[in-house]
Amino acid sequence: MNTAHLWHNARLATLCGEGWGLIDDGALLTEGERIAWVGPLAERPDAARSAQTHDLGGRLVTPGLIDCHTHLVYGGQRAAEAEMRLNGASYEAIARAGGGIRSTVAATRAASDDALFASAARRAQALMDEGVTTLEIKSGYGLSLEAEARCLRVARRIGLERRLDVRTTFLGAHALPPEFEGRADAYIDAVCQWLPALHAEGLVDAVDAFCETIGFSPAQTRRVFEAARALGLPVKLHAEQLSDQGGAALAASFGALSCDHLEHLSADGIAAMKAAGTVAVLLPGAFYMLRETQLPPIAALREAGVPMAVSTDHNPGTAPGLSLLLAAHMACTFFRLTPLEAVRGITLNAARALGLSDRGQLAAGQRADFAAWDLDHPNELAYWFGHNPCQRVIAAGQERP
Ligand code: DI6
Ligand code: FE
Repeated sequence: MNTAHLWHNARLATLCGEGWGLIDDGALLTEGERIAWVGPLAERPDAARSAQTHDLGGRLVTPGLIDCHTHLVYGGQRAAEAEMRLNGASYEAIARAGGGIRSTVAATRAASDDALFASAARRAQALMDEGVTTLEIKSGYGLSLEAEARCLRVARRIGLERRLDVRTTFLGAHALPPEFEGRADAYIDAVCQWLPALHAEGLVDAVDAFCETIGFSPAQTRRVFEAARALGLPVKLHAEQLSDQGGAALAASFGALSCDHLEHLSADGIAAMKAAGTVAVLLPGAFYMLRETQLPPIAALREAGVPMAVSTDHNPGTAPGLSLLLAAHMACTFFRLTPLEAVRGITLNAARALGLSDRGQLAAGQRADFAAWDLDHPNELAYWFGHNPCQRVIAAGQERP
């Protein structure tokens, strides 16, 4: 039998409705992994009487944070490449010279499973310490069936061994591995053939691709999406990061959960995303690290009513950050999101970008994932930076040690 727990003495930011959904002197009743009731303490239901009580110390409480786009599992790091860029080399030039993603592929293939797990788990812990309770992790640094499977297994293992819900995304179409040099179409054939095996092993929640001049063409991306659709797997896309490839409209035509990056997104792409209910995932950390100047079309996305999420895009090349709060802050500073949009972007809309409707708000029936903060108002989540105000995290109904 699940014991009920009453979490009281909190200022709740439920994110229900249009605004913050603030409830002063609020409480949450949880049963097992779910929220059974949320409201002012004075209105608690009878079931709360026999519940085990937990005093949240008057703190602000929000839904657990959701990082919906990370490349967390990889070997090595690329500080030397960042140094090259600071000395004038472009990201494209480094990628063409066999550096970039490929150097991480070599380091990932050379690393043991335990080394991959240890480094990724350390990074996951940094995100968790800041209130993250759901984390998406992509493959994409193995680029062979065996190495992609290893990375996805490591991602799954993080979810099994930590109090964290991990969603895995297969990103075989991230870069061309050296053994397929000059044979991108043959590599896409291979990626499409690997997918059923990875799916059969339960390693794939969604399928992603890097549609870009230095990645894969729209026609190649379409083939990957068709392979996903044949298995009933949802798709997402790294779209219009460095140029407008029409990737967002392509992804939307497959009912994509999300299109991510989007600095070069066109009006047609926005309309297609709106029609398909596709979430726009904004990645200001990569924008910052690459010192981009082309802003994603935020006002047009807002005007069209396309839901916007915000994520770290954690990866060793273009976004080595491990703070989702900093990403939210940057989404406001660089992209002019409002604090409410940014906070919805790391909770509710991040859940939607993963196809999840059972989290991202504090409401009855949602997963009991929430964080208590040393803050007065939720707008502070997108205000402070370089500081972690997270005090306590309850994930799937249990407090993290
Ligand atoms: N877009 C990115 O920003 C990352 N991957 C992608 O498709 C970069 C990954 C890397 O440089 O290692
Ligand atoms: Fe990415």
